[in-house]
Amino acid sequence: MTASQTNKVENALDHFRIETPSWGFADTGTRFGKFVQGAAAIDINDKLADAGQVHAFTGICPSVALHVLWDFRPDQPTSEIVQLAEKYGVRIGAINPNLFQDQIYKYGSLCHRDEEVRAAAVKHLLESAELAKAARSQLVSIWLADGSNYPGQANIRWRKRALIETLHPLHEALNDDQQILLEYKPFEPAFYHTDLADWGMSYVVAKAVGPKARVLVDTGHHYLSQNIEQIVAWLLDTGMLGGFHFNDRRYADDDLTFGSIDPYQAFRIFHEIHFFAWETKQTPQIPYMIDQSHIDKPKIEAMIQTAVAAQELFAKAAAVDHEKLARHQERNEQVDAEECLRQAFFADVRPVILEWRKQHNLPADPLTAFRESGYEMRVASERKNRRAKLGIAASGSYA
Ligand code: RM4
Ligand code: MN
Ligand code: MN
Repeated sequence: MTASQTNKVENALDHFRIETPSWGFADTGTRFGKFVQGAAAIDINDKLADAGQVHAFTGICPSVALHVLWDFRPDQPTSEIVQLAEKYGVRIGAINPNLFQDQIYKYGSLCHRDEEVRAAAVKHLLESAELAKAARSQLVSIWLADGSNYPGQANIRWRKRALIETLHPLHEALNDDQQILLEYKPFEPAFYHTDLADWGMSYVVAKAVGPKARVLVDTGHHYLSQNIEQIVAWLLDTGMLGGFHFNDRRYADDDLTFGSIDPYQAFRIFHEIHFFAWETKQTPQIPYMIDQSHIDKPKIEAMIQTAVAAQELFAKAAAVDHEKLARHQERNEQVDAEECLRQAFFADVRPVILEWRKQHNLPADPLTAFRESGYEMRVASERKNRRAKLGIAASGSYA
């Protein structure tokens, strides 16, 4: 790598932070069942402690996204959760309302035909806004499971209008420095239509709701072979990119480790961001978040692996020679333009990352250092006992 590339990579490393999801530390499964792991987090204290480990060893995961129904309890003040996070060296990140678990949401939440259900969903969003304020979080991140399973079942246009209307109270309740992130997903749990199926729908709704709403790109929420980096480029150019949920996928919303299947796609997404920053001379403040729940990999190791992979791909993408690329693009020199990307993708940025870790008193190899710490074995034995006392057993059946 040239001196200028090294410089760009160092600068990228100084700016790159990525949020971990609380649910990624707990036992999760597929709809066919759940496999319990000894060391998996049982409660919010465990989740924050584990997230603290990921940050301690990587130095790049200072915040943790929380899911309202899974992490907050009515008998636990939010201030206590804020303090717990502080104790473990992290802070609270995005607050994720839950509009999909309650029985009343069988036919939707914000888009439900029944006014009472819509009102309950709005109330939950307003409570989520309060939690976000109490937790000093700037993000209320919404994934809407609303949709329908059969043709003709739903009035799609009516539901679109209901959605915009029901998001307004939340928008008004937020402070100016807070944001609504609108995630889209073309399938699951609904399999005929989902009310926010793609980035265009999230964009239209966000625009109609107001300036505090933006689009969230979950890399697992697209049809196969969709050009995600193009979506990112458009959202950057329109000022509507609100954040990311990173994960990788092979077939559906697989929630596999980021970069494990297609690292070049992750690189291309990061490239669009660096290219935008270079062209506009401003580094966009984008909340990068991990949205993965590993079914069988050890949770903390998988999260460290993810954060490190994301950091490396972000650094590689920073090494693209933008001046050169812009020149080749103008002259339609496609081979040379593509080579700019390939050169950076195959460049070894690891020595620069190692140096950066050394400067920040971080272990050279976060994964090995975490393993050597013995944390996982320690918590596994304590959590196994606690699980037994609480009567938590391997669970789940399809029917
Ligand atoms: C969804 C979506 C959301 C996440 C839930 C659990 O597929 O990715 O972001 O909160 O899963
Ligand atoms: Mn997501
Ligand atoms: Mn998902």
